[in-house]
Amino acid sequence: MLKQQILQIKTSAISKIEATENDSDLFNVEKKYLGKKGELTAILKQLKDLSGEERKSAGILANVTKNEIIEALKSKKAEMQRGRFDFQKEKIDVTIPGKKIKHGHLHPITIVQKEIEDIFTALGFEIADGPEVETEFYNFDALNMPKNHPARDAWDTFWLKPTNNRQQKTNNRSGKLLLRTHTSPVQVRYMQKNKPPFRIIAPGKCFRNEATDSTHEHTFYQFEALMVGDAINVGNFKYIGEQFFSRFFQKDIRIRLRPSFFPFTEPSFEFDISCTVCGGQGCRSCKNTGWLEVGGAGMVNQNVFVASGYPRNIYQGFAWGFGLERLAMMKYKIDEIRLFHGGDLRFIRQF
Ligand code: FA5
Repeated sequence: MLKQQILQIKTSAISKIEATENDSDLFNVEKKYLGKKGELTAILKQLKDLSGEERKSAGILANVTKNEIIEALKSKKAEMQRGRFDFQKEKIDVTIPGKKIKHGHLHPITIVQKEIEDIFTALGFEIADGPEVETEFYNFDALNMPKNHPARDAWDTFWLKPTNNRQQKTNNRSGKLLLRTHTSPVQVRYMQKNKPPFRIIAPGKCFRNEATDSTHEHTFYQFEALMVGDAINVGNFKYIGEQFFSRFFQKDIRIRLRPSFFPFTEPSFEFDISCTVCGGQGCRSCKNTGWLEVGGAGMVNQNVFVASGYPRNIYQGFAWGFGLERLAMMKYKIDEIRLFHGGDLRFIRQF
């Protein structure tokens, strides 16, 4: 009877071991038959209650069965181990293309800013910087636009309210705080700290409280250029302008100056370049004029030198302020300025 049971345990244990496919199933089979409360363990415990001859033969059978089950477990484990390192099954195709990692890249405005900086540093210019939150003094007064000067209206301004004591003190000392409407305040800040001769550019963000359209943004970039010395003249200015634009567009660019008005320059100019599309013949991009308008410029007004702490009529210099987006638009043939800061990745990913 007991022998019958042992034989049944053997058959069922061996077939279960063969059918297992993973470590945890194998562990469960081992536990079921050989564990503390396992089926074969229970039989081995019963042997002591049997009489002499029966105990002997059942004992031999039970122990042989136990060893057979242990052997079957061992060889199954070995088989599974081998399977794990089966190089055929584990074959890796190293020629399959990897997952593409998406790299970030520079924003088109940053690309253009860097290009401009490279060209000007090669021409011996330094790069200067100034704050985006400015005072009325630097944005207007020092640039020859005292309070109530009508020219201030040309720069639709975001005025700021002081929110702490420090800002209130600045406010009392240097006029109201504002978001700078152009990069020209950097001229004064730089001149207060440096003596001529020097040449700088100052790229940076500007803000204007105006309605947006395809060529106007409330937040945009300008880059200021300022070259000051004993005898800087309009000829130097034209030369540097031509050099810059020809290098920037990688073609010969001619320059045209038209009379204009800025309180901080005298004389003042509108600065045009020959059309980058038609080369000056006339096309849709230049509205058939052959010229593209890029910004304002002029010879630094002596009042600006005086406001910066220089003596009157000793130095001469030229200055300009060009829109960076406008240059990027010409370079990449973009007809909508709001794309730059609109956050549309389909646009940004093209650069
Ligand atoms: C000025 O801001 C003067 N500070 C430039 C200057 C500097 C003149 C030094 C003389 C000497 P204006 O407002 O014209 O000038 O702006 C200059 C350029 O900034 C424009 O030609 C245009 O390219 C760009 N710009 C102005 N307003 C906007 C705007 N809302 N959106 C995008 N670009 C603008």
